[in-house]
Amino acid sequence: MKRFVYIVLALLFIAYIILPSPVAYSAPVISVTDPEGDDRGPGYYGYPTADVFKPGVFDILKFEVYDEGNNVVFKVYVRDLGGNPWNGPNGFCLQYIHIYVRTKAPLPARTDTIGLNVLLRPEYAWHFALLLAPGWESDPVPVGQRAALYLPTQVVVQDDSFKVYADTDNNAIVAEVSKDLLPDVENIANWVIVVALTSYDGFGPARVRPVDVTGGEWAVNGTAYATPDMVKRIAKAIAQGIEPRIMDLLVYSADYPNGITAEEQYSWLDSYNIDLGLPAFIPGVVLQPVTITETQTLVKTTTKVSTLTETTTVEKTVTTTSVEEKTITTTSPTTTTVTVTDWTITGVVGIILLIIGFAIGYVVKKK
Ligand SMILES: [Ca+2]
Repeated sequence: MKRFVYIVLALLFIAYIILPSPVAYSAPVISVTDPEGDDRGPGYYGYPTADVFKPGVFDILKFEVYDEGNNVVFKVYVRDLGGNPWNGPNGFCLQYIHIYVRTKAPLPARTDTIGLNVLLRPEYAWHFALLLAPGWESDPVPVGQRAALYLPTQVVVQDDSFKVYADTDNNAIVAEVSKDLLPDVENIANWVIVVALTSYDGFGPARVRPVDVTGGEWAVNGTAYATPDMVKRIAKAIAQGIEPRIMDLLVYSADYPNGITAEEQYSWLDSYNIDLGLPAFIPGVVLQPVTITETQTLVKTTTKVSTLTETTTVEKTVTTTSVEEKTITTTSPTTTTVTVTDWTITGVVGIILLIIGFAIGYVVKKK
């Protein structure tokens, strides 16, 4: 009996070691929602008209990052995956998701994007980028069509340590990345992340579906929600190649811990400058000319102050000169008068004294 108990305990112990424990799915380290219905890029883009582009296929609703043991898991939820009409190997084919991540590690960083016609602000410059593509062929996007992880010095094509797939039950596109491939994995909550969703096009430049002024079956409509006065500017941006090629945008950072609003997305993506030929920045930036105007005003004020000082100096000189003239005028008559008066009195007194002297001498002599 005792032996039987030992055997059972030993078997239980072996089972405990060998059998995989149930996956304890932890809470996401990052979870950010995105407004529904803001899948209009800079605010005025519309979907291509082909039937496959169902409403919501380019609308991000949520983004999550999980710390799962050996992997970091990224999940992008959309309103509707739209099925997989062209049988993308990764389970989806309409969407193309770019995830740009700036970590806290001291690494070389890039402010460009891979075919989206927007730039990231320096504090959002990325250390690694995940390009989640449908997954045909064998070379990484955008040269080939396989999903890719871009690092400062290398490009990793999807494989066992970097899996990309669709979670059709939850309308999500998922990337599972081995921690061995990523920098700064102990600091996930402090990462700065930009998620962009665009329309995948195996024949488009950099595998991104082009934006057209009037749209069409296979092009994003650049003016679907634009007023007539906006069309000329949008057409010029497309001609210059600075139109943002993004349908929906999500940002996670210390400044935007809960994501961004539709209005922020629209104004940022609309911040391209056709006069300077500059693409939009993410996040949007305050234009420099405002600062230059303020500086010019300050310089003018300084000039005015120096003019006032000069005027004051001139007035002082005039005052001093007039005082000196008065002094001279007053002094000379006084001196003359005093001298004349002195001599006259002295002469009269002398004459009187002489007369008195003669009178006394005459009286004395008589006696
Ligand atoms: Ca959205």
